[in-house]
Order: sequence, then C-alpha cells, then structure tokens
Amino acid sequence: MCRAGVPPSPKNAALTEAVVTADSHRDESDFVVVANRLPVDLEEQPDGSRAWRRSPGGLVTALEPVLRSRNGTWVGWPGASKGEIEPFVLDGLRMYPIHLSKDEVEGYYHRFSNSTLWPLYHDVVVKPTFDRSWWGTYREVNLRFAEATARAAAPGATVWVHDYQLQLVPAMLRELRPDLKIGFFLHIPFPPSELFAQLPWRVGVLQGMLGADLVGFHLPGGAENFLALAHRLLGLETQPIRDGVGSVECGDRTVRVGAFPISIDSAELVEQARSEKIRARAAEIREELGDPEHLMLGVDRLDYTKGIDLRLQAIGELYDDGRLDPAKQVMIQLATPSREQVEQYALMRDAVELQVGRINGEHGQLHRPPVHYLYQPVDREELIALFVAADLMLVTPLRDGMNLVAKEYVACHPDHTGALVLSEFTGAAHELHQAYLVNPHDLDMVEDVIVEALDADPAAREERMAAMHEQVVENDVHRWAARFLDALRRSGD
Ligand code: ADQ
Repeated sequence: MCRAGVPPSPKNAALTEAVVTADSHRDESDFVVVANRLPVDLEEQPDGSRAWRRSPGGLVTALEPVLRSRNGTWVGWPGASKGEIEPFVLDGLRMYPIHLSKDEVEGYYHRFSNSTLWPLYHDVVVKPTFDRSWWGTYREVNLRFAEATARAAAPGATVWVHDYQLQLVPAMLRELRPDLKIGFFLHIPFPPSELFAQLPWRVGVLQGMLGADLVGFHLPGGAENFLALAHRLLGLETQPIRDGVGSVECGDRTVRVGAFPISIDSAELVEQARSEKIRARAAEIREELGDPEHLMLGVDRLDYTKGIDLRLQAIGELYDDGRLDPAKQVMIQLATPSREQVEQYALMRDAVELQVGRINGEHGQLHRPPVHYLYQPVDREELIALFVAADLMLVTPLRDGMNLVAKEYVACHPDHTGALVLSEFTGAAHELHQAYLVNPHDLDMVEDVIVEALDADPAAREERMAAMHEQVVENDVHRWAARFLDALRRSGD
C-alpha cells in the first residue's frame, strides 16, 4: 500500500546535491503538509546540472519544527513541468513531488484555480470564467494529490491541506484513508453565499472541504459564510461560532470550523530590521533616491486584487494637485511577476506600467522619477531594507485574505517609526486597527488619508505603530500554526 522510497533515477542524478538524499529510509510520516507548491525550487546550475533550492516562506518556517519532530512530509507540485521526480529528503525535510503535465497545469492551476476560484472568492473583482473541462482537470489533479498523500501518511497521521487549489483533497483523502486526522486551511477570502452560489460546482467544493475534521479561515466572516452555505446548499445542521469555533454535522462526523488569522515570523524580521547591515542599506537606499522627505512604498504580487492601479492613481492625482511634491515625496512600487499566462494579469501589468510612465513623464526630472517601479522579485534582505527605509507603506487591495506585507512592514519598525495605509478589505485590517484605514474604492479618501498620515504629529504616528508592532510580535506565525494544530488535535473530542 505504501510507496517505498526510491533512489534518484539516472535522469534525476544531478539533483543529488550534498543536501539532497534519496528517501530510502522511511516510507510514511506522522505529519503531512499538502500544498499546491513544494517549498523548493529546481534551479539550473551554470554547468547545466540541476539542484533544489529551498524557498522558505512563512508557512514552511512555521511548520518546519513540526515537520522535523514528526517525521514530516511535504506533498506538492515542484513548479513547471519537470517530469516524474521521486520523493527525496532536502535538509532533513521529506519532499513528495506531484508531477503535473502541461495540460494539467493549465486546466487545474491557471484556469480553474486562478481564472475561476480566485476572482470568485475575491468579490468578483474580475468576472470568473466557468468552464466544465477545467473543473474536470481540477478534480483529477486533486485526486492525484489525495492519492499521493494517502501513500505518504502513516496510520493515524495528521494531514494539513492548504488553500483553494486543493479544496477537494480533504473528502477524497478521507475516502481513501478514514484513519487520518485532516485539517484544511483557506489562505484567501471565503465569499458570501450570493457569490459562492454562482459556482456551478458549489456542492462538490463544499463537500470536498467537509472531508476535513477542521476547516480554517483567516476571519470569522469566512467561517460564518462557510457555515451558512453548508446549511443552505447541503441542508446540514450547523452550530454558530462560539469561542472561535463553530461546527457542521456531517453524517456521523462533526466538522469544526473556525478563524485562524495567519501571521509572519515576526521575531526574525525584528532582528533583521535592527541589524547594522540592513539599517545601513536602508540609509543607502534613501540616499540613492536623493534623500526625499518622505519615501512611500508598495510591495505586491502584480495582481488585480491588490489595488496597485488605484494607489498609483491616487499618488498621480496628489502630484497633479500639488498636494505632494515629486521632489520631496517619492514612491517605490515593487511588483512580483505573477500568473502571467492569465489574460487579466497581463492587462493589469499594462495598465500599471502606463500609469507609472504617465506619472514619471509628467512629474519627473532627469535622474529623479517620482515613482520607481520594479517588475521583479526582490531579494529578502533588500526587501527588509526597503521596509525599514519607507516612511509610508501603501497596502490598498480591493480584497485580500490577510496581506502579509502589512504585517512585515509593521514588524520592521521596532522603533515605531513609519505609518501604514491599509485597505479595510484586507484580513490584516481586522487586527491592525491603528493603521490609517481606507476604502480603496474611494479615491478622495485614499488621497486624504495619505496626506493625513504624512502630515500627522510624529507622536501620534508612533503611538499607532507601537500598538500594531505589539500585535504583530505577539501573534506570529508560530502561534498561528500552534493554534490551528491544537484545534485540529482536539477536533475529534
Ligand atoms: P499573497 O496574495 O501572495 O498571499 P501576501 O500575503 O501579501 O499576498 O504575501 C506576499 C509575500 O510575498 C510577502 O511575504 C511579501 O513580502 C512577498 N513579496 C511580495 N512582493 C515581493 C517582491 N517584489 N519581492 C520579494 N518578495 C515579495 C496569499 C493571500 C494573502 C495571504 C497569504 C498567506 O492572497 O491574503 O495573506 O496568502 O495566507
């Protein structure tokens, strides 16, 4: 039943860098994380060989201790179509790659996940496309993940399934392995009934999630939407949220439902932000920009939900109206390339680049553009230095499950300098009440609040930042993971 560890085949021989070992010593794990992507990237070396490089995000940082202590395995797609790769161990963490063909990546990932579910769950900011063939591929790929997880998990193991790409995995996995304890966490918003009900496969998606023992969302609102839908569409008995957890009666099982707002590795960021090296680089960045009076910063994946275009429009109008001075108030917008195969993302990129060009054309001087725009991922240390350097962080999504950038910026200001302009429609706004909150649809408000934050009395600004900093330091990603896993452990009680 369980798949034996297989040494790398000759075609993968180049993967056996010093840190990579064939997974020959262990078949099954007591703790399995299932996510669309593995936390590693396969990189081409200058000599043509390939090697894995860990890409540690908040999730892997939070789960690493649990993975290590419980013979953990991470099941996920290694990115791009790389052919079959056997399970392997990297830096002591067991990886279980799921191979996806080009067509599967297209149907399951670019189409159903990112052109149907993503816009539908983000308030239909753009129109979702409903296509039966994409749904078929989504189901097939979810089954592939469930089957691999069933092979990787030891009897009675705990499995934690992540995000909207894998909503059917909990029920499929329960069918294959009723002995497992299964948790599911959604990283994006879960929409209200009126929107979710548009989905032609709404019953299948709900039933898929209900295969879990515990279903987690960032916000109580997402959990309430889920409870309401389970009742309305499936006729199931539900208990409202009390002490953070509600439930759905699902045959002979009780599925717990709750809110678990994700966070960041705050202590690590605070330490980095305080380091000599980062502080020196932050000062250097300001100098390179001509020592502006105020440095404003935006950091996002280039996604139409993030409100980058609205933010730029506000900044452009503030320059037009003379309320900001392009010689004194300078902005940096970092945009990570994202989902470029999806048409809406290409259109958004064009729109953003047109705006940046227009603002700089109208308000720039030689060597002094008021908006510095980078369409590329930025190295982690450089990103932290930018957070430290910025006087004002602009986070203006139309809808965002949480938004880690807002928390990262706050963590990088242990001296309580800086200010955060934050959209009300982010999960983060439910915790960072002392931010300068805005409705990003209301451009006048965004413009007024930007000016208000820049002109604010420094003591008042400091007070706001101090309160937010304390919140982020106390509620870090370790606490988030511990809260979820604790609730999952108790979910059968
Ligand atoms: P995302 O939509 O990707 O996450 P976010 O939470 O802001 O959004 O996380 C982005 C991460 O990428 C941050 O750690 C940020 O520092 C980094 N990043 C962004 N631009 C970068 C750049 N140019 N260079 C380097 N790093 C960059 C999804 C949901 C969110 C939810 C998270 C976690 O959409 O709502 O908060 O998952 O659950």
